[in-house]
Amino acid sequence: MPAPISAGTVPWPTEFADTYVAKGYWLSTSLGSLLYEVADQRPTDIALVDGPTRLSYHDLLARADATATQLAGLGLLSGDRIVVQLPNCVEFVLLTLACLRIGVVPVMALPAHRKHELAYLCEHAEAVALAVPDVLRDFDHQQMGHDLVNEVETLQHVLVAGDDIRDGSVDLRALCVLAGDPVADRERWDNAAPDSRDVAVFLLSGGTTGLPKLIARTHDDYAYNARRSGEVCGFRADTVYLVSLPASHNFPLACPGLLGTFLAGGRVVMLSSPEPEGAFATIAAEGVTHTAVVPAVAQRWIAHQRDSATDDLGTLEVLQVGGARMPDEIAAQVRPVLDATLQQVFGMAEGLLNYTRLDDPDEVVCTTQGRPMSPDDELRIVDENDEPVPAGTPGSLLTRGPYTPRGYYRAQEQNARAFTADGWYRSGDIVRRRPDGNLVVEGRDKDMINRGGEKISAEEVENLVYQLDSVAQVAAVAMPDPDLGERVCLYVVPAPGAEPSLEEVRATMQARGVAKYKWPERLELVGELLSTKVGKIDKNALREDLAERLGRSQEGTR
Ligand code: OOB
Repeated sequence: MPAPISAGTVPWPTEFADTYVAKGYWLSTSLGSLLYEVADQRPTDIALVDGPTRLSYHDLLARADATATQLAGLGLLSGDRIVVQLPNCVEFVLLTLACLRIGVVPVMALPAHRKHELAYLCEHAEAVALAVPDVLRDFDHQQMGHDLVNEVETLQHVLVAGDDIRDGSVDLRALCVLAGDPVADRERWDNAAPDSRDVAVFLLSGGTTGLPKLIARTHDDYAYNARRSGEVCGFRADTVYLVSLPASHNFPLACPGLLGTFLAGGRVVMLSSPEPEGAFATIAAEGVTHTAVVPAVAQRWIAHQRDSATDDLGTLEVLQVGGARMPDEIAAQVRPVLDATLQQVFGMAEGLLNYTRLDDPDEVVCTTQGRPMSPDDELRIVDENDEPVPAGTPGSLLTRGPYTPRGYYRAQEQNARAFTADGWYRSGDIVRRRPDGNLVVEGRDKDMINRGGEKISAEEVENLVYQLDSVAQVAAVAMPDPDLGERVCLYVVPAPGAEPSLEEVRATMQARGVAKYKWPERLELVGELLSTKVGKIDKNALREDLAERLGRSQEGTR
């Protein structure tokens, strides 16, 4: 029997929770009920577009309720967990909304995840169901789902979105159509709304430990996350928001993302990829006003628009960019080339969101990562002894606030390291605060590699590489990259007589079902790995060595 979620979460202390309610941040209403308040005011407005599918607010929520009834029919109950790995499509939205209505908690997996990640997520969340596409980009998710049902004790159902529904799968599209009596469904789920302090969704941590951690976001805190983001980003009823990053990421999901768009009464357009050709055509066709991308995508959009300005981006008002540090030179090109207001977003699935404001001067928008969205976001910038650094000096960012949970789910040991005793989250980011309050992200003190916004834990990669007999010692470090910001580079001390290769490492990762974005892209064989004074591998020295090697090889190609 899966344990109740409340056994693994760390609630906010009562005095903080009371303040967040008193200040109107927490509305004491579930996300599903909040969405109905919006939908009831504009039932015929179009809420969701996915290719030829267009759903009004009334139809969207009626179908979400029908899906909720069908999920209940499968035996899913409030508090059950479902791992959701779906591309950007109507079913992602309907399944998520259905879960929010009935208190089933989606675990937001990424489309790139494979068996290694999903098996862990299903096990750790004690999921009873998994939702996947049938086949996507030549990978058979449905088969993987069936394999997982055989391996994970709690897992009972594989919900499949696609044309090829095999024996043993549940047809997710069939769950997502209107069936039964919509009025009765609505009444049933209105009456069964989850408690607003309950967990609404599980997000995945950016990854600094061997295995990703789950972040339990409550209805109260996540609704505030999306609603307040919408205010800061100017979302209105005539906002048309394009989702082209994977929708299960916090950024396009709720910053303000698709949830923030719905809460503002706007329209969400789903697209399966942020590639410029398709994205630009969709922006023009649907009159998109706002969207969110990572710096690597922004860079491709700028290049595409420069080379072949074929599509009219005239409706695009705001381009949000976040997930990784945007180089100032790229930021400066957004307005001139794409004719949209740039908004930098420095956020984290753990909570804290910083935004540059839409009316900030160019200098702020192009060179800072913004400031906290909530008056009650608490920030401390500290040195290695957790003492505040002098104003304007870079230091480690700690934070607490109305939408930053106080601990990871079922992770007591990691929580002791990632949170202070009085509940501050150690973001692992090195930031500097300017006199105007805006933050500049200067680096990080966490062992993570940020590959175009996808976070990779160095420790997780190292643990996988240690499974090769040919490897005596390994360190994973970030390799600077002009397109993606960073890629994974391995430094390997071979086992005696062995000569491990990059191909061998990548083949092993593939065989183990590890998501491809984590596969190393460069390997350096070395005689030894130097240690720091405290006996850890000296990664700073490795990064310097790598910079030197990359510099040399660049000179060689000139
Ligand atoms: C977003 O969330 P996560 O959880 O995938 O990653 C969080 C980490 C941050 O701690 C920081 O290291 C990095 O990603 N990061 C940035 C950044 N935005 C995120 N580093 C430098 N500059 C930025 N603008 O990535 C995320 C969540 C919500 C909104 C936007 C991004």
